[in-house]
Amino acid sequence: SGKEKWPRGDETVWKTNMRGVDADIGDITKSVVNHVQTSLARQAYNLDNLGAYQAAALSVRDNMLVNWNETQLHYTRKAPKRAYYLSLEFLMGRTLDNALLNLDLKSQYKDGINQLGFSLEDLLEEERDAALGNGGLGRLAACYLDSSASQDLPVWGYGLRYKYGIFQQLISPEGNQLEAPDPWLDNQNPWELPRIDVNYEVRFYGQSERLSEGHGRALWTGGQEVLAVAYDVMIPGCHTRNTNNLRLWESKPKRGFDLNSFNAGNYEGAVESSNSAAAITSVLYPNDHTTFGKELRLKQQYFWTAASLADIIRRFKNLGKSINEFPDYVAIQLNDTHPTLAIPELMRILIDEEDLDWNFAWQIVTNVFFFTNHTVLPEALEKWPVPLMEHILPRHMQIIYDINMIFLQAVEKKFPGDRERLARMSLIEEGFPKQVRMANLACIGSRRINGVAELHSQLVQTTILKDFVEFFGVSKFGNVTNGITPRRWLDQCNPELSKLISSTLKIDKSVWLKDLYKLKGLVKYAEEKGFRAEWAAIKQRNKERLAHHIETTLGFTVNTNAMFDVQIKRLHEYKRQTLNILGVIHRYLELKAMTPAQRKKVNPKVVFFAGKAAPAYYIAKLTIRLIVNVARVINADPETKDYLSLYFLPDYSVSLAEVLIPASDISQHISTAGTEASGTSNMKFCLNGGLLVGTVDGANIEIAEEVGEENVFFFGHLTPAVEDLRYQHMYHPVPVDEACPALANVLNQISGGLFGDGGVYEPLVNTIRQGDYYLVTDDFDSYIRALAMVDEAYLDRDEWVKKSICTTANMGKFSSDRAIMDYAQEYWNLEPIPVGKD
Ligand code: C3B
Repeated sequence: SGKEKWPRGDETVWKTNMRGVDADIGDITKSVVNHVQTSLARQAYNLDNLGAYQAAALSVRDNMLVNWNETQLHYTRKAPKRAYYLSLEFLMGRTLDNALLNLDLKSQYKDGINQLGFSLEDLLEEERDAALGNGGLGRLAACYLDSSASQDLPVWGYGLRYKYGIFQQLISPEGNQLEAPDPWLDNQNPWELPRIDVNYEVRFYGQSERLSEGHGRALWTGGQEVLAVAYDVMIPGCHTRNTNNLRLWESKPKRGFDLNSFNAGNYEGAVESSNSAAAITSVLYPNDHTTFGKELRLKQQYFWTAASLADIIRRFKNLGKSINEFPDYVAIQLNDTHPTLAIPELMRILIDEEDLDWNFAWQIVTNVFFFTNHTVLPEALEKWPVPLMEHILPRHMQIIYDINMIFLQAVEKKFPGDRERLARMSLIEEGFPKQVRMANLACIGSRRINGVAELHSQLVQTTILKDFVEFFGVSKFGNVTNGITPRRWLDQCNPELSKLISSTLKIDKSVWLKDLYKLKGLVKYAEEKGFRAEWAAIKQRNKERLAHHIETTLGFTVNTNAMFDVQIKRLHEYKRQTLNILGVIHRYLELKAMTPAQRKKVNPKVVFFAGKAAPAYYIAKLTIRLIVNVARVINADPETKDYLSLYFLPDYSVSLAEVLIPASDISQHISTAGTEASGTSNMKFCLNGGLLVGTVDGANIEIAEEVGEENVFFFGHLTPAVEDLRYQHMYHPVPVDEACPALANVLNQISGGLFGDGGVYEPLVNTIRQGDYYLVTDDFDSYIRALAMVDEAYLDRDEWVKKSICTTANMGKFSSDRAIMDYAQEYWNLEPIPVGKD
């Protein structure tokens, strides 16, 4: 098929007819009306906001499609090296606003929609988030797609089209988290293109029979075959025609798959098997930072990697090149260990289907894959039970054993007689059952490995992958500090600030949004009073926008004259929402002890929390319950409520973050040192002029390097101290009353029932009283001092606004454009391929 002439017919005829909707308003209204009538089969008289949103989305999609087609044609013609980003999670959020901004069509659509009697702002609210991810790792993948397209890089994403994204979080009257499904596809999804013609069969179970001695071919037969069907999501770049692709796989039963069962009268068995095929892509696993060894999760991972690899290889083969050139045309980025099965799967294809010998195949494999680690927490390192792997993927288990044997021979040769080293580096962990260590497999099967911030990358090299650094040498290991897309996380979520930046710098936003270091030009305006006033007024309006959102969705009236203090992220002990809520209680107790005159001198503060807890994470859920009940008590206290109030906003999402982040004065990134690999919301807050309270951890460190340590409120023990402290807790425990009386007082108030039945919170409080693995006690006093410094700094509002401006101005490094170009140059060896520029 590589020889096929493309396109068919006369090319100029195709070219002149490849046109999207013109930026002309008449054309826009025509196109929207046309979609209302022909795509939705509706009329003006029965059109609601949802219908109007859908028609507008389809009209915008027409534009993207033209660019998308042209981009794919261009890439096919130029045949450059391509990169593929394999991620089980893509936390995309909404698309319409982002697409309008990237296509530079927002004002025209705003006017067009207006002429049709609707408001664009209302239509934007009709869209449901595409929430196919848990948190940072999934949102990072989404930012990288935006940057790849914006930087004209030939990068595709591959993921799963879950029928249900991350669960919807409800909060019961008692303050408990409840989980409801997220049927995000129920209203139809205008942003995806089903590709029923792009499908692959994926096998599970069955038998694998070796056809030769040693590491040769095998025949894998029988078992269950499932169909993977492609759905494409267009990814428009910012102010470029380059429009990349995110290909999501849906599982379906293979057609005619088990007629035999039907014929044998086993109707129920046949239907059941059809259910199990569809089950593979039914739901996103809601755990973050933990692995469970669930059969369906392993099936998801294999289904997705097998379909993606088959698709990548088919595209490569269309080039008509020989297979040994595969690494010259393809780079595959493994987003965490979730897609590690791609390594044995590519070995299987090269050996069993392409008939290559082992060494040659391994040479290809280890030049194609790149692996990013996102955490050093031990509970997050994926391991799969060998019996499960053997059952579901018998051929892959053989290949993993073969890889392991050859690898361990090489280790033995380099470090003779070091049995413990062999045991640590083995792909197989001994035990009952034995387990496959996916991080080890990803590491030895990849060309390069990186962490996501300087400190984290160092920790990867000195802890979890230390033996591998000693074996392979340090040059195989690197760092790419995470980034965020300034399109969504400044221009889209904070349009007023974006406008002020453009007018002040006298640079069109299309320029600074793609060269974020240009923000440095704002530094000198920090000294101008008028500019500071405008800057502060925008923050104030963003706070009012948030307050309005809370009022209309939850019915609470928020005090917008207070400082807004925000912590929004997954609930996890290592992220220490506990430290924050205990600090809030401490502040409340202090306020209670003051006279009214003393209180009047206090900096009024509103504290916001949002975040989901994994459904089975008991302590995290109990933390939510405590926050909600503390809020209930202190928000109702007439003595203090003007000085301190607290909200837990349910169902945290990308869209909610877009309202919260621009409104924050201060945000909290307070993980135990050494536990947060990077963090990315810290970058979003700073880009929007919010300051940080944080530990010396993850990307906080690099943010402080850029914006100046005087503009960050650091506290807490440093990473090298953490291990010693834990050791002391274990062998020389000191009661909290002695170690930190202020904290002991707070804990006693909880146990004493100040926030409802104290017994309920005992398991949570005991994590601190006993063991205190995350060092809440050790960091508490220093945390309270940091918050006091925040209060003091906020009193001098002029200085505060200067800090805010200087923070935004120095965030250039944290654009995901910088990060993705780093991957392109230092890892993938990829060049930008701009459409329409040659
Ligand atoms: C997260 C880490 O916890 C964050 O520090 C990091 O910024 C992001 O990844 C992106 O690199 N992470 C996650 O969201 N889920 C995991 N399973 C592991 C790490």
